[in-house]
Amino acid sequence: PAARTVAAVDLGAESGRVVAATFDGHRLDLDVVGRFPNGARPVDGVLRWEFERLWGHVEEQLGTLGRDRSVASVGVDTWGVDYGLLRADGSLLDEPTCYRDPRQVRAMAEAISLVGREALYAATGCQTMEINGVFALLDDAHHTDRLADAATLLMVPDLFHHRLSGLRATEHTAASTSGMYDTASGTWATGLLDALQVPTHLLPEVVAPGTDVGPVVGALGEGPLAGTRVVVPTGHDTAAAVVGTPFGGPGGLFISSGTWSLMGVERDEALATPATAAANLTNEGGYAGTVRLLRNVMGLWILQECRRQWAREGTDLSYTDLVELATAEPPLRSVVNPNATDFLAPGDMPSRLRAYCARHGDPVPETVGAVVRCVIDSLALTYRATAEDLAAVTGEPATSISVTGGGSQNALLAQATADATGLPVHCGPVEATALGNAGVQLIALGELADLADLRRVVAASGRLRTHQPRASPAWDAAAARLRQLMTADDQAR
Ligand code: ADP
Ligand code: LRH
Repeated sequence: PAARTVAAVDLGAESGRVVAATFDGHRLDLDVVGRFPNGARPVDGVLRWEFERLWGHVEEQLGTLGRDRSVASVGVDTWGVDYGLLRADGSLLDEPTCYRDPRQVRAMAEAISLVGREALYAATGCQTMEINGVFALLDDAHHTDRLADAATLLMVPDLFHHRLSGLRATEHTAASTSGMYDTASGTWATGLLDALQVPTHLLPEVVAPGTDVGPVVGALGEGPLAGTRVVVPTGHDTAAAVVGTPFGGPGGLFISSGTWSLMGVERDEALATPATAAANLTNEGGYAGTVRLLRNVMGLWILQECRRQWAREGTDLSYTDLVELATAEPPLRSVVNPNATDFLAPGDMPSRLRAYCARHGDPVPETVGAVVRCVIDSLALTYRATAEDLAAVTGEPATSISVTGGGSQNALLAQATADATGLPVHCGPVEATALGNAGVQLIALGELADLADLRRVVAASGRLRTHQPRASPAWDAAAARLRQLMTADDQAR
């Protein structure tokens, strides 16, 4: 059979890319059409994403691809939790706000005082975290007039599907990150929103991942993408990353490692109990009825912000440089809790790390290498704590960890993860998210049979590297130290 190409648009918090994925019946090959930077900046007093700039890149690169070859379908995945608002005429009200804005911290406290933590979790199965979309919507409803002209709320990937096809619906995996959607039942948590006094008339219909929602419309549909279908994939990038993860076997954990580290296990159904709530584990919707039980770990964001700060101070360093400097440092000198609220907002991250260490009585990392080493060790220890917490609630100890995304290229972090957890760590593919996005489209087109078939093709198409654990008692002591810090930070919240 002739090879078929689908377009996967994958937008992460740090960068976006448009990828052509070609399946010849055996191999799934990716061809990056183009990459572009992403980031949020303050506009009208709130951190916002540059939606129109991103759409400009997407439109241009899809056009380039469509002029080069025939594209069967296109689908978009992006970071989770954020939404945009459409007016009745379909125009975008304003640029979507970003989950890192300090308003979210205030709004979470407001939500907890209105309904309590337990009600938030019980209605959604979703980790109570400042970044959740429900807190932005609560702030919009109670403290702005932003909702006055709004007709429809769409999660960010679906803002792109709306531009591409006219669709006014949101996709299940994206909705499940909002903090106002019950993953287990696949319905909006309208009772919770009523209790929070947040309007529900903006919430759209929800479609399943893999839904063909029509042809590409507009200039692209009349031009280079004539005949191309819009197939809504797993719109949440983490859902797509896990679809594209070739697990090491039964009992395998995933870490989708980019701006965030999303670590967890794929299950057939949600697990929302007092124990999962206490462990702050979230249930996110996946492909074909799967659920990811996971924890959001602050991830490489901390390193991204360090790198930007050092650049502002005149030192431009690549990620390869940073990892090299950290490799030369002794391990486990200072440990931080990456999930402390200190590290959520953009800013001078090296200073915040030093202040955190000083406050908790740990040695203060002074050099670039020492700071990076501290971040990498702390992430590895957080992965260990997360693996332990997952095993405690599922009753199933992990057998291996599969790391995907840009962070899977960080060999020091992968080895530290193996050493901290005592598990083999499989790294790759780097572009698991684009592969997962494309894979869901190829299943919808009938080119691949199902999730298992896709993962078999992904495993056969790429090169994976494995790091074996090395025994070292130093990690046990440091793991206990991280637990102390986690408890202290939780109490301070
Ligand atoms: P997102 O989708 O959130 O934008 P990516 O999956 O693209 O993120 O991952 C970006 C991260 O990958 C960077 O912040 C960096 O920490 C890491 N990374 C990228 N390239 C390298 C590299 N050559 N070596 C080590 N880490 C890298
Ligand atoms: C990763 C991610 C994560 C969300 C966060 C906002 O890109 O989608 O799963 O929780 O961004």
